[in-house]
Amino acid sequence: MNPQINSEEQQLIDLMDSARRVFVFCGAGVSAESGVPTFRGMGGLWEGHRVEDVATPEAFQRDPVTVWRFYAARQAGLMGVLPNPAHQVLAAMERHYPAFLLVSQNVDNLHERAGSHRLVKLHGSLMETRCTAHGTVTTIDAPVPLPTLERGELPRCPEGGLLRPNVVWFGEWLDPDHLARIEQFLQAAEREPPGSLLLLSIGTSGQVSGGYGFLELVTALGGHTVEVNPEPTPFSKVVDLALRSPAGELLERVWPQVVQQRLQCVVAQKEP
Ligand code: BJW
Repeated sequence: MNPQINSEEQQLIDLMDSARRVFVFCGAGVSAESGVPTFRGMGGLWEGHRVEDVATPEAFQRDPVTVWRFYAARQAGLMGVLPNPAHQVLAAMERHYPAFLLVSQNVDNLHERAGSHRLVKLHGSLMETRCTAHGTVTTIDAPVPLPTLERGELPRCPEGGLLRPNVVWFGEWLDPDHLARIEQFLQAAEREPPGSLLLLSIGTSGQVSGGYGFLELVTALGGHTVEVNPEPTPFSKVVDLALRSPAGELLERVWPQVVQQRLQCVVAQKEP
């Protein structure tokens, strides 16, 4: 065993090595090592507002300028950050496992920039707007300018419809197409050998909608469950394995071991 790898990490490597269907559910902690603030930890406030106070349809109706300032500041913040090793390993995992799905609650674009494609952005995207009048979704490549917001001018579509960030706010429903894709991916495990399915919950507090029940579903399907988070969460007591480490640091260390272990197994199978 590699002396830099402890026994819990080795358990993770073994689970990742034997998994054939991998479902990753992640949250703000994955982008923390890139310098993107999380929602509920230290510094998880925005100008004294709780996220619950600015990320609602009611807040947007009441005070769209304040809500847009919150999002425009985060859009601007994205311009100065880069994907970290956690995003990079998740993109590498997608190339390694034929059955892989990354479900991220993060609205930043760091997964895409790291090369992830089999990606469901459950809570939408910071770099998209949606017209409140026509429903049109548009990708933007620059932040909404703060000075125009400070003058009280809101972003509008060419026909004058008010634009909103294309994200899922509290009290709103998730995209049914996203839920269908997730369900289809997980239900396929029923036709596969028991224990092929692995769920990795990475960098989420699990406080929003109880993690949407994905962990319970994977357990019911006979899959293994692992959490990666420096802090305990409601998931910690129910997962098979909980690793208390920053995601980038841990994944960067264990992923090469998974690949190596897999390679050794293939070579051993080929030897006469
Ligand atoms: C590290 C780390 C490192 C640090 N490495 N880790 C059913 C049950 C219960 C409640 C509800 C329910 N149905 C509806 C509700 C109400 C509501 C809700 O959950 N409220 C509670 C919070 C009170 N939910 C909703 O309204 C949702 N809608 C819904 O559920 O519809 C019904 C439905 C159910 C099932 C299927 C379909 C529909 C919508 C919620 C939308 C949330 N939106 C936000 C804002 C998005 C836009 C934006 O970004 O501004 O999404 S809120 C915010 O929280 C954001 C995040 O994506 C989300 C999750 O937070 P996350 O990612 O877990 O971040 P943190 O900060 O909480 O945690 C970070 C973690 O990282 C910590 O644990 C750290 O320790 C860790 N960490 N450094 C690894 N280096």
